Amino acid sequence: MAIAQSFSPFLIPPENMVAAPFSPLGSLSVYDSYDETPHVGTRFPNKTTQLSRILEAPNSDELVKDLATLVSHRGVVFFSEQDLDIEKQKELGTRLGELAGKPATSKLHVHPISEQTPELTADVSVISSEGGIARNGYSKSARASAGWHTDITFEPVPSDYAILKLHTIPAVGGDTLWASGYEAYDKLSPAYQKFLEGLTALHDGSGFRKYAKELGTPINDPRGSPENTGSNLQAVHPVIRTHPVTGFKSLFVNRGFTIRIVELHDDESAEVLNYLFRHVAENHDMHVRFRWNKNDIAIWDNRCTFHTATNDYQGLRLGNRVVSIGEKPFFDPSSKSRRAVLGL
Ligand SMILES: O=C(O)CCC(=O)C(=O)O
Ligand SMILES: [Fe+2]
Repeated sequence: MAIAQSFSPFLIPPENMVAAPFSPLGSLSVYDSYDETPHVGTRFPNKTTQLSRILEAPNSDELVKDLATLVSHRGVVFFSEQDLDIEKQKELGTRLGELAGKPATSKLHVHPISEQTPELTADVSVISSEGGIARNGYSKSARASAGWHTDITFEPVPSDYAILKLHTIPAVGGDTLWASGYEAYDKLSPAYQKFLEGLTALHDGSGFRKYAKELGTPINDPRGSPENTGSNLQAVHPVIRTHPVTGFKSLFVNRGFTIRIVELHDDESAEVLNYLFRHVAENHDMHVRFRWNKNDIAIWDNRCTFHTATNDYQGLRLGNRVVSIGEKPFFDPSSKSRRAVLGL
C-alpha cells in the first residue's frame, strides 16, 4: 500500500485537508492590504502589521490559518519591514502548514546540501548574493528566465509554504518575481488542459548531488519528512495537481527541476516541457514582481507558484529562507480551476 501510494499521483487529499471556502483575507481583514495584480500577490504595506505580533495574538491560530489560506489563494504575500527573528520565522513556517492540516510527519525542510552552522540550523537556507539560488540560472549567455523554479520539487513530499526575509539588500535591483500556477493552468486551452491532466513528470535535483560531491559533503537525510530520504533526489508528481487548501488546479512542472514527462516519448516530452516553461516565463499577466526593502518578508505557496530571483545588482543581498514540507501532490479529477470557481 505504502509503495503503491508513493508512485500514484492520483491520491485523495489527507483526510483533514478540506478545501477552504473562498475568503482570502478572513481575520486578516483588520490589516491594510491590497492585491498587487489580479492573479497573484497581495501586500500588507504597513510596517505596523508585524508577523511577530500576529504570532503572539490571542487569536493567533485563527490569524495564521487565515494567512495560510490567503497565501494559498494569492500565491505570494508580502510584509514590510518585519522584526521577525529566525526562531519566529521557523515557528511561522511550522504553524502555517500545520493549521492548514498537513500530515503530522511533515516538518521544516532540510535542504540536501545545507550545512549545519552554529547560529542557524539545517532547516534554514541562507540566501546569499555570494552564490547559490539567488545567483542561480544567470549568465551573460543565458536568458534571465532560466531561473524560474518551484522549490525542492525533487522531493517525494515537496513544499507547501516558504518564507524569505532579506536583511541586506542592494541599493537597486535584486527583485524577485513569482508566477501563478493556477493562471498557468487556466490560460491553456481545454484540450491542452485535458491532455496534461493524465500525465506525470519526473523532477530531479541531481545538480545538488553533483555539488555535494564536489564539496565532499554528504546529502542531508531525512529532509523534513520520513519519505524525503536517500541521495537520489528524484520524484514523480502529477503535471496538474489539485491544491488541498483552495481545491484549484495548478500547473506543477518547473524549469528548475522537471526533466521528463513520464508517459511521453523523449522528443515529445522535451517539446511539451519547453512549451510549458515558456508559457510560465513569457505570460507576464500571471507574474508579480517584488522590489525588496530591508527586512521585508515574502511568504509563498510552492504548490501553486513559480519564482525567480533577478541577478542584476551589485553588492550584498542576504537573507534567510524557511521552507516547510506539505503533502504528497495529488490530482483530483473532480477539482475545478480557479477561474471556474471565481467566475473569471
Ligand atoms: O533570492 C531570491 O529572491 C529568491 C531565491 C529563491 O529562489 C528562494 O529563496 O527560494
Ligand atoms: Fe526558490
